[in-house]
Amino acid sequence: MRTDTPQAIYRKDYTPPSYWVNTVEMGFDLDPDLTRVATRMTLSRNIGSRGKSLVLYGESLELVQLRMNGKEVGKRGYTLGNGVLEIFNVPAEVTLDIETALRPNQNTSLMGLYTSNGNFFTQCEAEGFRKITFFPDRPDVMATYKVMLRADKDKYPVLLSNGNLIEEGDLGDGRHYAVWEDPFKKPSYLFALVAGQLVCQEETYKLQSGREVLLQVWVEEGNLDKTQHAMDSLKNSIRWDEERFGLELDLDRFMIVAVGDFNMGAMENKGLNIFNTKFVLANPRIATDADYAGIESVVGHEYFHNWTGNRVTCRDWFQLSLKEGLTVFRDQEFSADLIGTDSGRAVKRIEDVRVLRQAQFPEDAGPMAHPVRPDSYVEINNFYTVTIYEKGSEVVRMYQTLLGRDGFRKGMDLYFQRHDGQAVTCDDFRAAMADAGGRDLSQFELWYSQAGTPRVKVETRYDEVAQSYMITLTQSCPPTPGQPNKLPFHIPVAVGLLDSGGRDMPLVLDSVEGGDDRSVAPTTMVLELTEPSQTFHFRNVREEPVPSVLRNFSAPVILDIEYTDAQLAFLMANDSDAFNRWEAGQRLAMRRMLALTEAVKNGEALDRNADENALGAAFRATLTDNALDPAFCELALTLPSESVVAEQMDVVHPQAIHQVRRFLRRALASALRFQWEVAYQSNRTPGAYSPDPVSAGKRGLKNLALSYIVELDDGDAHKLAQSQYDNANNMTDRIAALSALVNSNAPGKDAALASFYEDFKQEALVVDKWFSLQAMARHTDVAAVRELMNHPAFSLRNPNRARSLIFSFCNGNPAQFHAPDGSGYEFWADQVIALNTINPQVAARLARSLDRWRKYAPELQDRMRAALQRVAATKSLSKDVHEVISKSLA
Ligand code: 0A1
Ligand code: ZN
Repeated sequence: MRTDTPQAIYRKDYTPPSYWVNTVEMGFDLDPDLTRVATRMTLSRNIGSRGKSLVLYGESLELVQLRMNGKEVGKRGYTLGNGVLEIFNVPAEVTLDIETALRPNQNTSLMGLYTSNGNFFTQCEAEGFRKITFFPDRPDVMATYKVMLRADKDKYPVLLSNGNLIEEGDLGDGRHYAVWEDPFKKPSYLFALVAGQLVCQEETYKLQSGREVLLQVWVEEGNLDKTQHAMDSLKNSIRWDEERFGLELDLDRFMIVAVGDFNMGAMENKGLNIFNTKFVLANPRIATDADYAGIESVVGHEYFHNWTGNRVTCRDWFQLSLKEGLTVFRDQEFSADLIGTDSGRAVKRIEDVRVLRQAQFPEDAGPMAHPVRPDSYVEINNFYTVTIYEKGSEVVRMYQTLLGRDGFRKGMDLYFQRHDGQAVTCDDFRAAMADAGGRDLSQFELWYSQAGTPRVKVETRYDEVAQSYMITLTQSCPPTPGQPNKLPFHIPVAVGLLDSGGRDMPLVLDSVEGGDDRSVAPTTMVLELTEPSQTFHFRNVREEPVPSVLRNFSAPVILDIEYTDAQLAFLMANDSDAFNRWEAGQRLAMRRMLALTEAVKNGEALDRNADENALGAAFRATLTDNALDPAFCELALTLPSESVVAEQMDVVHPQAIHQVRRFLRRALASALRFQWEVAYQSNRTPGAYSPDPVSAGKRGLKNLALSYIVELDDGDAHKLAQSQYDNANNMTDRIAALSALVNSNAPGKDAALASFYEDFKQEALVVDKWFSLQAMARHTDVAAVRELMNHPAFSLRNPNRARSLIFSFCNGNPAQFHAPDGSGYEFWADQVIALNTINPQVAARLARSLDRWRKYAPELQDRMRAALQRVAATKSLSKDVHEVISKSLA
């Protein structure tokens, strides 16, 4: 908490530390009310730092003792204030002994050392280690750690930290100890400890080299029947990193621990990953297909950090995307490779791009827009964003598109060859890619320094006489906070040309020497757009083609291209690029949704019996094409979400969008009812549940069909949903049926909701689903959400629970949240203010829900501004919330 105005820190101000830390030895006397930590560290002065003081950071700590080379440092030897301990006259080589005291039970921020359900956990990224001891808590300071944990043996039988267990034993008095040593140098943000009543599933696993490692998944007793999928995902991750990148696990022991109170998804602490239970626990009874997929990718993500993040780490937090963008790219590729089929890869790609568009494009167009490598921040916790993660991953993917898979692998090899054991920058990564590929990637730097989503406009011209086809690409990028003008980016644009039969044409670029002589011309080419505008000439084009542009979404841009409805339907049916087939359908749907939304805004009635339009015909074709992969069909038959439609509008009318989306869904439901029924029946997955991609794809399409059918809200539809609810043998089918019931007027919906709670009230993750489903349901208004907050199972303190109800409502139920009377915004402000004192990080995330307020109709804007101002005027606002709110209002 603060009273002054928080200050921004700037990337340009980076200076190396005045002292390096070589070794750290820590002793913990774990007690939930008052834990004591004794830390001994050896430090060496950095060259050029003579005369400089030693700066250590510490927060919410009591300094019990401070000794330098064995001697107590007197009051005149240091200053302590505002979270900084500055020590003067420190010799070039020095041993510091620091004793601190802290209160884990009172730590509701979930940063540093805290308790969850009676057990101890830590979270040190980004700046949590300073809540444990005074330390140069910055990622470029890397040291080896030896840690002794002491605690009551009955209450805390399990004592874990990073690295290898080297000793354990009894202390008498019912206490015991364990000593852990991590052989690798690491930054303090990768430190971790866990202590408590936990049990594990363990396995020895043989690496490709033949070396055996111990793998453990630690959970609370009673959850051991939910660890198999995480363990399988871990083994798959280890194998994949060996095969795809030649990277081996460097430890003899690798542990995953699940905790129910966690701010984020998971954390890559060296050898001791700590996970939100949401990304560990699964069995068919409690977890959906999406949960299984989420666990696989998060387990992969954290494991892959061992090389991209831990072995090579970030010089400073401005470089966060160096590890996050790269590691997201790696986890995306991992999941895609595990599916294995071309169509499965495309489905994964579409899902990832959907996230980017739904969450990152709005961020890039709003008041919190920042470059992949930010220039400044007030609170680093606010920069764990979709821009750093998802756009960062797209930037890494573009290297692979430009250099090819093999070239990218060479770049990765060179990156590790140069930087293993170092703390480096995004420029170092780019240099490795450029040098390995023998390419000039200097212009590519703009992807790191410029915020905003570029737009690429496509114009084409066919010359029948010359048999030539021209594609002109013109790029622009809108202003973002602090960046009024942008330079042109280096954009890889993958294109193909379809002939009238829907087949790919061979591509011969005019500028390519000897293009005619190639035995096989490619059918997809990556055009490199580097100028504001460029024209590419294709030769030997026998007929006017339909262009397929930005195949596989080769760059994170918005493509402005004019297609007729007929061309979109043609692409949807024929494009060899599955991503663009999906994209064509989405364009068709978006066009119709925007037109209808205009109509609603103008007070026109929506005619249910309108002739079947191009969209209906395209949906019918997709739904009845038995050759298509069900998982792809599900994506192709899902209309753009309300928030994605909102992004396309200058002035957003949430209720109009909602009304249109529902109208279209009903129209498609009734026009294609028979086909939905067929899809429902033919995609059943009888027998034992398996989360594999083929079965999950079928369930996805079947449950999408159910949701369309239930839009019709008649007795047969209700019966279908009710029977699926009653007979489901897995959570995917059960929750889909419950959602269908709750969003309808089915007679059994209240009973189903109640029985669901009764059946699953012991399973926290399922209770989260129960809250979340209601929060996002059509009929749930602000008053109903406030009522749900009074439910005994609700708590603001548990981030998963807060997210399941409050975030789900504010972000996932736009038509209700944006109630014209502003009651949604008042609710939002109440919760941001309440969370601010409990957990600033979670509060700041919720604070983001209003950051696009300037896009709404003036009456709504006024109400949103008032709510924002109320939060801004709150006393003791955390840095986290203050930064988000002040940027929103700026
Ligand atoms: N490095 C983690 C993300 C993470 C960041 C901050 C946390 O605590 C506030 C926790 C996790 C990852 O990328 O998985
Ligand atoms: Zn990460």
